[in-house]
Amino acid sequence: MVEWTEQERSIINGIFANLDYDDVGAKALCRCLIVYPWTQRYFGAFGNLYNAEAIKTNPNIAAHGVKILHGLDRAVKNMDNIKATYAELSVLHSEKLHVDPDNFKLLSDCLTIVIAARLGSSFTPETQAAWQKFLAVVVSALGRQYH
Ligand code: ZNH
Repeated sequence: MVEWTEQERSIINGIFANLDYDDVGAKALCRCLIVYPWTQRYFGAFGNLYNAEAIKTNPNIAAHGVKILHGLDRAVKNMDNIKATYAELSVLHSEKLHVDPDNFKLLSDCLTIVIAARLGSSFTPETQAAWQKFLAVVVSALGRQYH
């Protein structure tokens, strides 16, 4: 089981308490689709992804980025049980959506960059350490149902 210090818990809770979901969610998913264009393949039904501008202004992508970010709320509320919390989403992504689990890591990295840019100097090394640990646990839980 993953252990969390009080400092880590308070950092994670602090980030989510002040999070602009609409902005960060949309920006993180857009960035992932632009930086790693092969991740676009899962969003064929979302409309025009023809170039970076189209991705950034696509309302379906923005909305889905926000949905994914809200998906992380579950982990924040269940920090001591993240694996079980994502059992169902892991099955969905592997068996139904066939999302390559490497992509979870790519999206996490984009999310970290967007959060770091927003937090500026308050994204200290301690904050980064707690944040990356949190995302690593989420990514591992989401990848759990893959064989
Ligand atoms: Zn995902 C969906 C979460 C990642 C792709 N997602 C989804 C959902 C959620 C999520 C919550 C919804 C579900 C239902 O409806 O039930 N994701 C998530 C998270 C993460 C993710 C948390 C991490 C962090 N995804 C991802 C990635 C990708 C994806 C990376 C790719 C690339 N998802 C997806 C899809 C879908 C989803 C495609 C479906 C959509 C529709 O609507 O169709």
